[in-house]
Amino acid sequence: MPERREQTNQFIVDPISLTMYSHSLRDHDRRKIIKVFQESDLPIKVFCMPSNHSHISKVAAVFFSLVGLILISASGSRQWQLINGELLPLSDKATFEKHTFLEPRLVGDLDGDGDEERLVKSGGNVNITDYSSEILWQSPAEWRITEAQIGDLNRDGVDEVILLVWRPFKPWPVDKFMPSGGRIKNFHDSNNESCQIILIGWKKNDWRELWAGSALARPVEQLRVADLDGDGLVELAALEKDYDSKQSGGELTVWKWIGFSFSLVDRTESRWERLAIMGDGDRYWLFTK
Ligand SMILES: [Ca+2]
Ligand SMILES: [Ca+2]
Ligand SMILES: [Ca+2]
Repeated sequence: MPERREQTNQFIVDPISLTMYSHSLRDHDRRKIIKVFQESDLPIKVFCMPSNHSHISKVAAVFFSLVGLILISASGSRQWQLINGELLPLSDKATFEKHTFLEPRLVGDLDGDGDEERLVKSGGNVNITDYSSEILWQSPAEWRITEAQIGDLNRDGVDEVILLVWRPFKPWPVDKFMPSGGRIKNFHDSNNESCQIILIGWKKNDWRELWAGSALARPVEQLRVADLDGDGLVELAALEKDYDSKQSGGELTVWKWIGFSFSLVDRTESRWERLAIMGDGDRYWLFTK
């Protein structure tokens, strides 16, 4: 289904941010990343850290194909392990049965002062509070936050707040004057709301947006954060669907932070209504139903 492929999600920054990021790379890496950008036939594409890949074709293969396609029935439940960048059905049923579901974390030391902060969700708003419930940060009124949790998603050793935010669609600033409406013009629902992931954290003595993704090509739900492959760094899992879809759930996707954005680790074509993390504090699996 070509149309479906073209709507494949991208966690990507706008070209200006990409250019800024690329200046921090070595020359040959920068050439590769810019080449991927220029060769894309779609408005934006997924990029990767090219230093681990010796050929541009390998880079493209990771991001422009559906790796480890696993066709399974959408009925019933399934457990997944992430091995070498592939989502594979968990084979060890006995191990799985000993583990429990983990809820998204709402408490953590976000500013490094040794005291825990917490997330308090009320309707579509989220507050960061201290242990005595004093509000430290409030989400903007125009945001409609559907999910919030704490984790070190950007892999810098410090926990941050991970928000799934719906807000009025905005094109990239550099696209404002394009007659076609811009390169992400369709990334919103019929209410003109778009879905994005935003990271909030403590930086330079204040609460700030550490990172705000542009509108997703396809909205996600049921964000889950865990180290799924045991490398000590967390990945992001989510169910991905279409804007204005009447169905809950979607296809299982796993992403990882690559320094300036997220890149796709793997995606399954099967559709699921529920996503959860299972684990024992040492190893973690995904559960879909
Ligand atoms: Ca703290
Ligand atoms: Ca972090
Ligand atoms: Ca990991």
